[in-house]
Amino acid sequence: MDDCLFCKIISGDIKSDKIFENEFVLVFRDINPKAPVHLLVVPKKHIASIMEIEKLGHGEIAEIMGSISRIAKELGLDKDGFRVVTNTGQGAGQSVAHLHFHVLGKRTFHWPPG
Ligand code: DGP
Repeated sequence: MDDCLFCKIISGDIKSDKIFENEFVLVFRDINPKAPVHLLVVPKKHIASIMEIEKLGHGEIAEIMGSISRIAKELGLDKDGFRVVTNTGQGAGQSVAHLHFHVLGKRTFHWPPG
């Protein structure tokens, strides 16, 4: 997608602080962190949100979910707990129309979220 910010990050046209990358997934630090650790986990294939998840293969979905738990463990987020969020649509505050999972850690989180 020519006009997609995260596609430009995936292609390298826009720089990011990359944490992990493979054929299917890119993980990088959020530019506007809401926690001491705030990562974005994105599929390399462009889909707008989780509402288009059927456009990804089972292997890609497994890779996204697997990378979340693997990186959470590597960074020690699992010890005290961490949060995974995918804002979907305007009402939920989605500002970039490329599926992404926020992974937030190293602080206390409250429920329900705002
Ligand atoms: P959301 O609002 O849920 O769609 O999340 C989009 C996130 O993307 C938001 O937390 C800020 C982050 N973001 C926006 N532009 C950039 C950028 O250029 N680089 C990085 N690393 N993150 C960005």
